[in-house]
Amino acid sequence: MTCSTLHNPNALVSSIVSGNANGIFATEVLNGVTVTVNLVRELDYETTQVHKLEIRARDGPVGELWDEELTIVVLDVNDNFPVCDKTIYQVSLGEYTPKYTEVLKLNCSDDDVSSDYNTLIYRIKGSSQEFGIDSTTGVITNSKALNGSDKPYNLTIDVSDGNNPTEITVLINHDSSPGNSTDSIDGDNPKGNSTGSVNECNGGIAIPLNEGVQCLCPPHKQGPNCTDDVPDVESDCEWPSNEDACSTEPCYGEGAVCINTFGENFKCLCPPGMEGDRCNTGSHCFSCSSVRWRNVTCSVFDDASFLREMDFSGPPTVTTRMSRTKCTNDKWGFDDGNGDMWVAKGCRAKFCIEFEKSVSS
Ligand SMILES: [Ca+2]
Ligand SMILES: [Ca+2]
Repeated sequence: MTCSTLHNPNALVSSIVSGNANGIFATEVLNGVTVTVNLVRELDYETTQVHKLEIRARDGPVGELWDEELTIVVLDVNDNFPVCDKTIYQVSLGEYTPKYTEVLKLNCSDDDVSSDYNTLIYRIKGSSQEFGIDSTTGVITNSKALNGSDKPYNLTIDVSDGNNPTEITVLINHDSSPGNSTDSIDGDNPKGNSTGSVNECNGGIAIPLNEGVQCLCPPHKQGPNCTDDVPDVESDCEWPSNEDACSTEPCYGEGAVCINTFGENFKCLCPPGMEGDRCNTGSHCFSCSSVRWRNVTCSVFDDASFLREMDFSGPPTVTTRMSRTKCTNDKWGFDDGNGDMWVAKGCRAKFCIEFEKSVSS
């Protein structure tokens, strides 16, 4: 706005009388005659969509007043990424699962307000002959009947708001142990320990590997499926039990799978990002995002309770920024004692933290 100053060109003063509650705007007088309204903090459509400012200019401290109303309409941008309540889901199915059973419903959301930017599309990356996902509801169902001899499945789901894809992992195991039911179908199986199937390895242990299995054969058998006899070994020899090693839940981390092996030993199959004999070292990634322009505190232990038992190698690092606001080091902090992390308003990000635990396997 331009105001003519008849008395003293340098004495024009300006202010925002109302509508600037969050201090987003500031006025400035240029050349003594022009008042500009400047943006001094970030606009956020998710907080306020229209700003009505009342701007006042005065010709010196006691001079003539000019009042002007300025309406600023904020346009939405797709600045929020889809966020799901977990990055790895673990589901255990019963021994027999009929066709079209709801295996899991993903719980994801997007903080953008406009439906153009918060409508989520779900799809399974690659292809799966066994499972399908409803692209709008995120419900995963099996497209054919499954039974306990089937291999474990590892699905990568792409959740997108049309512009910002987020990947999550769904691990689906069969729990064929007698007496076990399908009550873990809600995906809340934090330790994820299960017993390897013995059927497809002719009495050996089937270890899931690259979407297939690798067989650990009993002493008198050999070959990919333990179907060939080992020469000069008695076929009725006994070998140690493989019943109990996993009952102590020796494998760390959500999504880790424990396989009982012969001689009361076990083998841990680690989820992505974890390794070691007991999945006891690796990196855990989690989201912590300010909400509606407010500071937020997140607990990494709520996200992954097994980390309470771990030692951290250092502070977390930002791996994926989910907002236009940069999550610089002054916008977040982490307490490795209580696992609490805070993020300042505007910072929405995925963080990863390295951990390690010395264990005897
Ligand atoms: Ca979005
Ligand atoms: Ca937005």
